[in-house]
Amino acid sequence: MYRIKTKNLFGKYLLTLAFVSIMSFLVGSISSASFAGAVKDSNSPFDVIFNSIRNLEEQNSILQNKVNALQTQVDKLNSEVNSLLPPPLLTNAVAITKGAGGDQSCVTTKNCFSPNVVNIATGDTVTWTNGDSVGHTVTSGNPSDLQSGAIFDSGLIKSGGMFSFTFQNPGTFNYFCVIHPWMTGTLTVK
Ligand SMILES: [Cu+2]
Repeated sequence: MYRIKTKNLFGKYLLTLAFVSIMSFLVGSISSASFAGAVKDSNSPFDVIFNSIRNLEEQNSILQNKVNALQTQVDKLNSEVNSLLPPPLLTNAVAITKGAGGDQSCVTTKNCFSPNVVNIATGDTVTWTNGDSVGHTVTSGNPSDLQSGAIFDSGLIKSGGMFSFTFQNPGTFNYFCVIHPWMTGTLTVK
């Protein structure tokens, strides 16, 4: 009984040893195979990530090229628009048009004072220059207005002369020439 028991224990030991050895060998083989596969296989997690990054870089490059192309078109259109626009008006400079006192044709063309409507900001100064061969006035109000000249009045501006006035208050101001009352203009001060 005793010997048999010992023999059985020894047999169990051998079997366990064999089992552990085989399992170790199998696990080792599987691990090696998996590692080798990971390096060679193009669908490994690393390659998937690298490929995604590469694709994103390519897409980014394509989009950047499109953005650059659009920017070039926008620049070209801006340049075309700028070339079509008239030069900026000096809104604080008004010309008394040549011939404005001769006949009343400047009433129809609305340029006895040119421009005859001017928008400025509070505190701006407007300068009128007499480009006509005869004298004119720049007088606030309307010809029929009892308040004419109450805000500003140039008096006689000789040919080639100038008159300036600084607008300290907002409002809409009509003005005219007392010698040629058909000559009218408007100033809007904001
Ligand atoms: Cu006049």
